[in-house]
Amino acid sequence: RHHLSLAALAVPLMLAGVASAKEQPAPRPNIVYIMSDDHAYQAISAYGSALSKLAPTPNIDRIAKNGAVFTRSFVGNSLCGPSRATMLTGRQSNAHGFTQNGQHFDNSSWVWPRALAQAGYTTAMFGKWHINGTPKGIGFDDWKVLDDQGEYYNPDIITPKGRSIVAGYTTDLITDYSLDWLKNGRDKSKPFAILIHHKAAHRNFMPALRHITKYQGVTFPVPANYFDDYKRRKAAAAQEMNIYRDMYEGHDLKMTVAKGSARLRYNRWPGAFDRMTHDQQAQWDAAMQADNDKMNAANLSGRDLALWKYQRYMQQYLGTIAAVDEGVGKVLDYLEESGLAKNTVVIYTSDQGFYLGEHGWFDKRFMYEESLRTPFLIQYPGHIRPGTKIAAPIQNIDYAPTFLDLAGVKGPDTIQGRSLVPLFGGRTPANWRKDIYYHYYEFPGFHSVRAHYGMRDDRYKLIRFYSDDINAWEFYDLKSDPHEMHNRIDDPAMQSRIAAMKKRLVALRRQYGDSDGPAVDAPLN
Ligand code: SGN
Ligand code: CA
Repeated sequence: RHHLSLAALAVPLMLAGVASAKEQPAPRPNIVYIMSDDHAYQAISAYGSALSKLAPTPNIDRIAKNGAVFTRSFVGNSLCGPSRATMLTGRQSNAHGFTQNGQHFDNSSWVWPRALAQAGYTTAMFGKWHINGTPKGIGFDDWKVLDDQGEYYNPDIITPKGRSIVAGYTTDLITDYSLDWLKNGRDKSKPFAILIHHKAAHRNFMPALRHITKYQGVTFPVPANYFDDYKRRKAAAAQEMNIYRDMYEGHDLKMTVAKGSARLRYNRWPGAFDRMTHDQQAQWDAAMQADNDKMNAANLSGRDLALWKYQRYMQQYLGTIAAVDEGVGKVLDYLEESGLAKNTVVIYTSDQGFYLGEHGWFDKRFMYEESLRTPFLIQYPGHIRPGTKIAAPIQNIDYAPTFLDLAGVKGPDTIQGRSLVPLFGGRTPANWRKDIYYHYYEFPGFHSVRAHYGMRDDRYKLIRFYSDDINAWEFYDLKSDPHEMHNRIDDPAMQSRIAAMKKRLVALRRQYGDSDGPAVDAPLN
């Protein structure tokens, strides 16, 4: 009797938010969502590549050690704007409508940060926004963003109060803004969600002054398919993202015109360097001089030059990651020192993957593994066992429902992803998805990657390219051909599997409501 009356009392008390001490629900976790730009999983040592062993990311790896690394994490459209819009809405490109960079994201759309704010979280966003203008209207309590892509040095920073040029190195500024908000800016009576979104390692790959020489002289392993012949892969042959052919020698590779000179070779957007102060420029030039003099003296050409360019690309790209990794370390240190860590979920990801010389490429866009994948590491003490590896296929549509689930907030039915929380224990629920859908749109556009859609399951990948000039199917067995060099679309042994996958692709397009591009059964022409 006594029990019964207490239980009856507890319901209205809990509804009023005054649960008894015994029934006090665990406080809602804080969320730290760190995302870099174009950071390939191959460049994170927690993923174990040979390359990353030469340029380890000890602080990003701390998240994997404290929690989990997702080994099959994908995007639905490997491009900045569409991917970010997906992460905010939990919807594929076709559904949220932001299919290509440069489009307009309607800030009044449903997005998870506003839903959390409405549920009592304090929220903030620092860094690269890049889905048009600013986060005005999203509902962040505080924000400071870069202008569009942003710059590596002395960037324009836009805040609710306006725009100004801020002295410093962008990755460090974003880290400082974030730490400052965590320490002094936020409303400490509320749980918080912070988006820390770096510009690095995006083109044009400019490391902090303290990191320019960090990897000079290091020889990174060259991917086996660096000199890909693109045989039987027409779209792969037609791209413009080849390191040795399409990178700008000044802008990207920071090559100089002659021995003894600091003047850059072809530099399409001089603004990136012109923003530096005289002092920064002098330090930059001094740090690059010896290496560039050596390059000019060697008078390289052909294959040797192509290989040299790969090394220079990696030295610069990985150099930018060094500051990101330090920044992650500072954020983790603060969470630990302040005691916040134990009730804070920390996520590290990138807006998409990136080519680090595979197929001879930089950039992303293609549905091939290196850009289809994106890193995803997460720690949540008490909920994810340290050192967990999770192989269930996840996609960027899952981030929004995961944040909602963590905060105990219900989202709209229009969300297409699933909460990752049921995966945290390390076991995959039987009804978890078995395959993922992909659709890339931006053609014509930078790097000339033809539009395509497709699906990937545990072992196979089916892609349909479509454009005025290239209409073709491709099919890969990732088990026997992990580098996707052998398009087996015409292989007689594969025809029944291909037919079954096309059927499944029709179903996936229906599931996500995607009628963009030709239908699966539309003939090639
Ligand atoms: C810029 C880059 C491209 C890159 C796009 C999209 N050129 O235009 O190489 O593909 O951004 O990148 S740059 O020389 O101006 O940097 S994304 O990450 O924003 O989608
Ligand atoms: Ca990007």
